[in-house]
Amino acid sequence: MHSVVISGTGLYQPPHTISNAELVQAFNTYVDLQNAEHAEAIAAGERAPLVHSSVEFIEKASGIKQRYVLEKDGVLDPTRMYPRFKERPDDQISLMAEIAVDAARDALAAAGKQASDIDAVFCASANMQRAYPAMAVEIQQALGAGGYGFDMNVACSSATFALEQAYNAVRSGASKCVLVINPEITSAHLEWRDRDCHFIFGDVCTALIVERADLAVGKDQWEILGTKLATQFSNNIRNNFGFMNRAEDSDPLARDKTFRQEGRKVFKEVVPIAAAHIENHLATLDVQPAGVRRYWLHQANLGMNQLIIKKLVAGEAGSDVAPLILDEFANTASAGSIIAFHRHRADLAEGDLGVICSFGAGYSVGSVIVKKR
Ligand code: CO8
Repeated sequence: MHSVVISGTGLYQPPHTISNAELVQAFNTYVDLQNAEHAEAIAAGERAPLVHSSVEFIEKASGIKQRYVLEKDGVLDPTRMYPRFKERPDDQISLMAEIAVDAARDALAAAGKQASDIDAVFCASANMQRAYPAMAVEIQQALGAGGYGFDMNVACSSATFALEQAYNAVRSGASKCVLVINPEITSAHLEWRDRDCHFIFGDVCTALIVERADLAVGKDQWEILGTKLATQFSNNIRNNFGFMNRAEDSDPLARDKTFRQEGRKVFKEVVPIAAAHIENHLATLDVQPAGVRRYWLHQANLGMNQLIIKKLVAGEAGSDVAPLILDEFANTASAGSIIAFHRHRADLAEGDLGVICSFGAGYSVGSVIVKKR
């Protein structure tokens, strides 16, 4: 078995930000328009009026202050409330592949590698732009990478689940250098008209180079000591959009065809699962949670991360032990823990241990224990 390192990370950050104030203003205008349009039905008690959102609630309940998006005007148009993308012809690179190539080049430069060094591309994301061909194969071609590529989806845990596949491919000798890429265009599958969740997500793309330690040349290398994945079925985070919709004659714009969740239940059920998962994984390597220098956790909710860190080390999330990026990026599905790793690792010293951990729909939890070389 070969030793395996993460030797580079990359980040694509979309050009537009939406502050909570902008988001709430657009949402509340939408509410007023809807309530005016349905005033009679509301007065007759046949329809419940929609209720305003608030910046104070969003910041208190989630810790999110803004989000990046690929397209802003459609989202903030109270008569539309979702992004407006131009359909691209088949001979033009798809949007998802375009942002993936940007993040991948960043990661390759950090690792000191060429695209031709890559012999596998795993595109792991909460949603793919199309059914086929696989996004990974388009990304492989656009970069000029070799080998093969495939897509995978485990919602918010897609990146850590792909990291395990990359780790296994490299340590077994099947691959030398794997690109793990997480393009998340969450703005296109978030329901911006739902007060309970309209503030949650943002767009981004992250990339990781996973390769054989003996072939790595980058300055910043992180040995993968182990990975651990777990899933447990739950309907509490669900999106029914899919290829069966047409055959079922269901409404493509119905509420269940975008993200929906029982946020409270998710919060209560996932926190203990994630904390126990990390503790059990560390125990397999005889490491106590307090022996970990840094936790790069999934970035869904400030309160969730605080509870997980409290359970593990009686510390505080948002501090040195578990940095937060969700105030700036919001929840970026599978990319969240990778953005935290990308942004907050330069200060660690040789021999320091860290844990990258995701949790989300499925339910799914994935942890990756790394050591600074
Ligand atoms: N403005 C003002 N008030 C509000 C708003 C709002 N926008 N929304 C709700 N309220 C009100 C409610 O009506 C309620 O009022 P009352 O007490 O009078 O009934 C009160 O605020 C409290 O409501 P909640 O109980 O719903 O609020 P919470 O404190 O639970 O906070 C959260 C809601 C922030 C959603 C919280 O439950 C949470 O973060 N839960 C965990 C969510 C999570 O981590 N989910 C993971 C999903 S991510 C994932 O796995 C990827 C999926 C695939 C990606 C999809 C991309 C689009």
